[in-house]
Amino acid sequence: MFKKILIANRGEIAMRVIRTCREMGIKTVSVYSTADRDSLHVRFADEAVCIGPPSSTDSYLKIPNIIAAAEITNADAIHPGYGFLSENARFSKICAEHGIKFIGASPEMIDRMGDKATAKATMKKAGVPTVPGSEGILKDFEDAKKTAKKIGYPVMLKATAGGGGKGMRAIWKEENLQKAWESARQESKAAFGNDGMYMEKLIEEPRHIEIQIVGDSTGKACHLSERDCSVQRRHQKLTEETPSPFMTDELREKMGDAAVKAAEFIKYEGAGTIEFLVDKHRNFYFMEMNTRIQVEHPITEQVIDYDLIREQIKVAAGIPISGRNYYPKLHSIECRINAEDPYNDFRPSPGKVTTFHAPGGHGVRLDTNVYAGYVIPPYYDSMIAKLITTAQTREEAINKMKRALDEFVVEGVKTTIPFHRQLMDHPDYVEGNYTTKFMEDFKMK
Ligand code: MV4
Repeated sequence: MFKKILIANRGEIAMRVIRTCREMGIKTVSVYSTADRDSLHVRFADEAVCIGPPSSTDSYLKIPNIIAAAEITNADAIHPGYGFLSENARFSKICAEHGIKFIGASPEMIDRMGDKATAKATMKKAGVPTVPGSEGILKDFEDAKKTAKKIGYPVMLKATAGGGGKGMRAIWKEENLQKAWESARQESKAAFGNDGMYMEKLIEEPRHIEIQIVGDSTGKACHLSERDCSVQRRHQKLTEETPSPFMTDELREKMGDAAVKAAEFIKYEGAGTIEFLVDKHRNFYFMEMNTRIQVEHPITEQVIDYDLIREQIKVAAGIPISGRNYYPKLHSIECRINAEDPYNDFRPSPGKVTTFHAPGGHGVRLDTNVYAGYVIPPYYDSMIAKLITTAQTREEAINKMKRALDEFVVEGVKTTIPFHRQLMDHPDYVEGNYTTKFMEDFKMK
């Protein structure tokens, strides 16, 4: 087992990893930028190393500085959290070259699942349902036109180096294809240095339902059931829940089996998530695979009473998983609390937190790095806390979320607490009757 883990991240996820390491008797090293000098993850770690100025490029993304911090503190493993370098193949490779265990996927796996057309072709070979569409990357515009005619409009054009909606275009009529083709490729080239595009049948009003999986070094994998992440704004998840209100026992079995089949086919090691699009007839299709721990992992932990970070560390240390699948025994909802103003287009609202009163009580979990007096820096993403409520039923979990949101007092900055409070009263949400289109019609009162 590792003696010392360096957490190459910040904020609530760095706190999350430190907590589990401490419970496992593993020493921790935090890294921080000069903007994060007063952050909790610096204070809670056994050691802390300043790795650069505020900008992520010169700190949390600066591989030589992070490796140097691991070397001088003699860390034997690095946990990358999510975002930053968590799905950076070069970082995974450099860790391996320095004899430091990267608690995440291998460089080959990151590259394979990071290239969306390759990931899809791999899943198809594994027998996982995929959206009908092009066989890999489109050769040129003529190929795109021919493929669209074959699939039948509407179609979805996607960037193979993309993900999270970047370089993606929905096309409803052939006359709009050329413009979409050119703008999507330009956007992808600019964002990823790769303009490879593939095409799929457009799935209308899909739900985004993902399956948590864990694979070990013996090639065994298991699933930990689903998370419904359909409530998103501009591809940013706002709230997630498990079980999905749209799920049936039969659909869960089929999606869980498909996810385990995929994980075992690619010999996946570690915690991963397979994202599916689910249409109104409950057909499900592979969308993307994430080779990192996700922001929303706590709802899964809550309903199956499981520590996913602990599992990641054990698998990275070569300890085999039990191999059984896990099914929700409770209902859990996560609300992502961002320092943003929901009354002004959710624009960021950094600054000093003057009052911070955390909700609590039975079934309430708050994963946060914020405290009264903390200055939320403008350099990083705006999420400041994840409020998670868990209860026997969905109705009780919603009720508990309302009560917890009413208790949650943050002053000095604007937050999305009022948005989540209104969401919990929204008839379609309360009915569980929502798809990825839900936020298009949502208006703050
Ligand atoms: C789709 C789709 C409809 N049909 N693919 C969005 C980002 C990336 N995860 C893939 N996404 C989509 N792919 C086909 N063939 C609709 C979306 C989509 C979406 C998916 C999940 C969650 C939110 C979304 C918001 C807009 C579009």
